[in-house]
Amino acid sequence: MMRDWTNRPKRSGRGAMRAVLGTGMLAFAAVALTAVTMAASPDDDLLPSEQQRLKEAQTTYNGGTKSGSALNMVAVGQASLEDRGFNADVFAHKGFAYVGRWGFFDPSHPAFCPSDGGIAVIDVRNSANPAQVADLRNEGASVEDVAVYTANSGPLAGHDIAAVGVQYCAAFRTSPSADGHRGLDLWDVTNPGDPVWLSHFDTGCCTRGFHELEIGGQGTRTYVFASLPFAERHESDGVTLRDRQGRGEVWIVDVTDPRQPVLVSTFGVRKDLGLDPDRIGQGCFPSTFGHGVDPSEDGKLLFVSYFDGGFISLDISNPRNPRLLDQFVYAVNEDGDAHSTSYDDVRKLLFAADEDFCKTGPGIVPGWGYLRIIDASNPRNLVQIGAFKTPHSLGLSDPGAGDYVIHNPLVVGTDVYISWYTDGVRVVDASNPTAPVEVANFVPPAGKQPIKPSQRNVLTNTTQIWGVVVDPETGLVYGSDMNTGLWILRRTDR
Ligand SMILES: [Ca+2]
Ligand SMILES: [Ca+2]
Ligand SMILES: [Ca+2]
Repeated sequence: MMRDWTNRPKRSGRGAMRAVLGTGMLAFAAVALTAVTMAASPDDDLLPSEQQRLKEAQTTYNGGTKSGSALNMVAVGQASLEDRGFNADVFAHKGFAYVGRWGFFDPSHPAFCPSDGGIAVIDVRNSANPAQVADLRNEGASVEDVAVYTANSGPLAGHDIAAVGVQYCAAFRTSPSADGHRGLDLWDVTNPGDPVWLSHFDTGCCTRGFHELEIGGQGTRTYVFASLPFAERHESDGVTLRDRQGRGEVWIVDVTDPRQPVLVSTFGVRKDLGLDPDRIGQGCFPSTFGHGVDPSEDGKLLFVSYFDGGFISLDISNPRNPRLLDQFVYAVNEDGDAHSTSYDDVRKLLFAADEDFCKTGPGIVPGWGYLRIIDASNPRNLVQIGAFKTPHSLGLSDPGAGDYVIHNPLVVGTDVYISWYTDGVRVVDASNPTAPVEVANFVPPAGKQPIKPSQRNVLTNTTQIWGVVVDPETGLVYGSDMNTGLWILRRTDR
């Protein structure tokens, strides 16, 4: 029986270098020469996007783009989610939208970690009047990524299952209170208004837990593919690995029985390639860690976005033994920051995003991160063939406060839907992948960051679109804004 992964989110860019294993390691060595040794500090524990928000929390902004704008898209509905804020990724499944919620541990601002709720489940069957019907609760954790699928094998075949990445944030990641709160939660959402928690898969001490995830599979097996950032970093003693069991930062978990998830394998650049992620980094936010994971529909390829480690293709035809195929590495003068990809299984193209938060500054590439288009027809030879940048992302004119950075791409047919933080939702026609053209966009008006208490003042009062998906049943587009919640959009050009 063929699997249908068309409803999974395919999240997710010239001139960069490519490398097979041998030359890739040489390139890493070259990069390492200019690498910054990351000092151990609370901020060192934060991902680049979190460091950016923390910096913004300490900055007073004037001006900025506050009004919305649109091209060939209209809003047909919106759900503010009671102005809870800290909204993260979005997923659509059978007439319901699922919106994650993020946060992080900051000892001086405990409320940066939401203590009052998790994944919002929203009935969007009446798109003009979306209504939240449930909450996949998880207090004291960042639950930013969620994927929902219908199990077609295993003991719960036919049930709708939500997989939620769980990162502990109520205390520092090494705290005993984090035990049992790092990894993956699985929920039965067959009745979305009455979700049933099924199981927790724990990644153990001492990372924060799964950051990004996707669902995929082979044959009758269903897998969660997830990232465990910084697992292969050393603690401040320079000896102890953050994942005490020495496992990698890319995890494959068998969830065929969602009540009993089982670890299949992990992959990491230290464990499997002999590289030292403590010392590899370049440009903006010098840092190397496993971040985005993106399986092919046949479950035989896995594309991993590894920040300054570039975009990595893995052969997972034997999921117990992931094997490196290629590593798309950055030129030494680029900012890096490989964040996420969306793989076009038909044309074998990889739409790839650099989450480069540095618009300007010494020693960095001018401009914010953008979309790269990579030919992956030979996964052993990833070659960039195109790129797309929004005008704001060029950083040539100052549009005011905000982050004009690409976040997550999603390819649907030959169109690429992209969440672009302050530049909203962008839609790019990539029918000619060497010359992508923007055909639609929607930038919701900036929402005053609504977080209470006031100490949770970590977001700017700008548009901050985290995620975007396309509902395969209706063609409607769902965008999640960190401040203003869920936006339901319709294209008017088709
Ligand atoms: Ca996602
Ligand atoms: Ca970087
Ligand atoms: Ca830059």
